Amino acid sequence: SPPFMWDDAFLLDEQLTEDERMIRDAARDFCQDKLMPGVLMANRNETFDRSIMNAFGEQGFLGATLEGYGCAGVSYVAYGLMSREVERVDSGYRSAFSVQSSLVMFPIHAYGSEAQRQKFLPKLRTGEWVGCFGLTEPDAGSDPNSMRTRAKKVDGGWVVSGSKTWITNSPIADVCVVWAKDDEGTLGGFLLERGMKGLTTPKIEGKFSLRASVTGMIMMDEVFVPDENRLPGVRSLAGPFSCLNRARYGIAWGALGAAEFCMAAARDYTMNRKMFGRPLAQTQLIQKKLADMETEITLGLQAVLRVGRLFDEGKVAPEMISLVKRNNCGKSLDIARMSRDMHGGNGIVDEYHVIRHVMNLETVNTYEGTHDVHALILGRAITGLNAFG
Ligand code: TGC
Ligand code: FAD
Repeated sequence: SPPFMWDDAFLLDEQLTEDERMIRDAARDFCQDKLMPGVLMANRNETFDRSIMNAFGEQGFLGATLEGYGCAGVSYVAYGLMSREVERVDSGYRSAFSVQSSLVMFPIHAYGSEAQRQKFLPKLRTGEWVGCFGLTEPDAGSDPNSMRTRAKKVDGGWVVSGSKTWITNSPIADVCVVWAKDDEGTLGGFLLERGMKGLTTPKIEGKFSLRASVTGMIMMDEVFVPDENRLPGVRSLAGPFSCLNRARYGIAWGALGAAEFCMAAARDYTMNRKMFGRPLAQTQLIQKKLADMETEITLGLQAVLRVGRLFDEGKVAPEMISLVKRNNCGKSLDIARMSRDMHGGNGIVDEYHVIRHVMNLETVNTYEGTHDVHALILGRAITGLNAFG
């Protein structure tokens, strides 16, 4: 009978195209060779190495699904495979990759003027410029519609005031995509550039999660933003939510990359460590845990591959993305915690990398819509009843 491969139980590899396999393999080599060696100290010291953005650019990772402006124009499945490889190393590095691609370059490409595309996309694609996405506010997290940031129309532009918080890469960003409402309550997207008067981006210190990623605020004290920096194609929350669809989809792949790392580490550790005169992996409880991990990773990968194919065919509904974002993040967090437990005391040491994934996945389960918010999005679609309002 055909062999069973624990590291590719349902033969995902066979379901990919030749191009997708090549992109996956190149991404894996890059991530393991260039990102993995530095991540332990970056996490320990809470530093983000800015040159990683240039390295992503050189690899063609940034804005990879977009057409034109030097972007690669790859499939959403290929984008998912890249996310999985980056997050196998660290969720914070995947954050940097997905914010730049899905939350900064995508809205400029989809909703920007030709002049905005020409100005921003080539530099964002190479990593010469870093972008960030400002939706969340101190009093508007799960409910971004309650945002307070305001854009007031003046001669030749807009005066933007307010504050955004929990913004990935804001302290190092050259351009901030900021979502604000005008006096009539209509939502707009604004491209704020570093150096604009009244704009500051303080760093948030003391995170115990995503330590290898830099997170901050965007403080806007009457920042004048010229008309040419307003995204002409956005009039409602559907604009930022379309960006989130893409980032959430990438996260659903990425979280499984972290889970795969944790499962492989648990398998390796328990095969080699003996207690009570036998390898830990030869005990029923450990094998049950490995079987649970194997099952959830395998099912999660099949689900996100299916959603990716639907994305590429233009048939994806946002609720499909909520389903895989919620499931894959929650399951990956469970798997990482289980792996930590199976490592015993060593599991809390960063040299085994598992505790870092546990801590990171706490954020991944929360940002881009919390686990429970995605349950309510699904609940609304299942029942037709809105639990938010
Ligand atoms: P609701 O009435 O549902 O919708 C308002 C408008 O938006 C449209 N819409 C969508 N469009 C495209 N895709 C989606 N997924 C969409 N969801 C809604 C909708 O059709 C409507 O359009 P229009 O034109 O008729 O106005 O809005 P609501 O206020 O009731 O929203 C409820 C809820 C909970 C679904 C929503 O607010 C939500 O998703 N909350 C979670 C917030 C969130 O995800 N924040 C993420 C911030 S960014 C981030 O975390 C980046 S971390 C990145 C990293 O480091 O990797
Ligand atoms: P809250 O909305 O206050 O939620 C708190 C709790 O209440 C959660 O458990 C939630 O599930 C629950 N809850 C909320 N509403 C309901 C309800 N109706 N019913 C039941 N339970 C409910 N945002 C950006 O805009 N850009 C970024 O780049 C970005 N990067 C981030 C990076 C990090 C490291 C982190 C931690 C966050 C980032 N975020 C970013 C913000 C993130 O999207 C928000 O943290 C997230 O949307 C949740 O909002 P909140 O933290 O205000 O929690």
